[in-house]
Amino acid sequence: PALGLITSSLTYHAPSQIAAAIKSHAEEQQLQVSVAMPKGAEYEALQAVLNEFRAQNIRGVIANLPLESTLAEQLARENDDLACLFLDVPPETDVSCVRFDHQDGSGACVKHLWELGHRQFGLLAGPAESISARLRLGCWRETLHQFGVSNAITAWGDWSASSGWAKTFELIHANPRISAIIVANDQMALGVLSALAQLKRSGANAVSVTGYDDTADSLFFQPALTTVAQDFDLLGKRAVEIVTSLMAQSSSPQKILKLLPTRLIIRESTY
Ligand code: IPT
Repeated sequence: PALGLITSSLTYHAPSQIAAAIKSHAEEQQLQVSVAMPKGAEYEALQAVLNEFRAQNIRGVIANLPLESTLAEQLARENDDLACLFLDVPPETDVSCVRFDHQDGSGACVKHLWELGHRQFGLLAGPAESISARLRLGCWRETLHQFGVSNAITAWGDWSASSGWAKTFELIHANPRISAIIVANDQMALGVLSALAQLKRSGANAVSVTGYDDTADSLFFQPALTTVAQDFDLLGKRAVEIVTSLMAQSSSPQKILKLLPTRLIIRESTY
């Protein structure tokens, strides 16, 4: 027996760690994992992947790529012979889903920086087509609003370190008084730290930076990165558990919804 995994590009740290976790937890259950990494997330391309999985006799599919509600619901409905589990869909989506709670981690970043005395913020979001990028940004803005901050400046990156590097110059140019940059993932935060070093923003001019993911390398960034930990191994474990239990349900399967916690890890990049 085998599982299918449809994933975002494995060049990014988070999806590759999630895929590794799914693979190792599936192997514990003697399940092989067939991986598909479609270029786009259009209906036709995804349906072709599902047909390919079906031809390989796969009956359980985990989808870790950003999908809008209507598309995820359509795919699940039209492929109800497959147990489909989604990891990156909007909260209101009517499908089986296991995902991280974006609210606690994103809110905790803002609160932590506010308590340190920061009042001028730059926000570096992930790509607009990413569900999790929009959820994190929405939550930062909401929490800032609760603190009465209305002048935060937003830039959008593409999850890569190079976009983090480039967008830092835009943010600092738009408001040189920014004292904290809240970043939607660790890879972009790496680029932000590099740009700030290049801009010689240290000492009294230093800018605090928070990341998101807590990938294994973040502890070794210079300075060690304050970030929101998402436990990718736990996500992989739960995803395999849930998809196999969906596969075991015979008629009219119940939708399963599981929310995993995130937590702020405070290191040296915030002061
Ligand atoms: C999300 C990561 O937080 C982000 O860094 C990026 O890698 C993205 O995936 C790629 O799609 S985690 C995902 C389960 C929402």
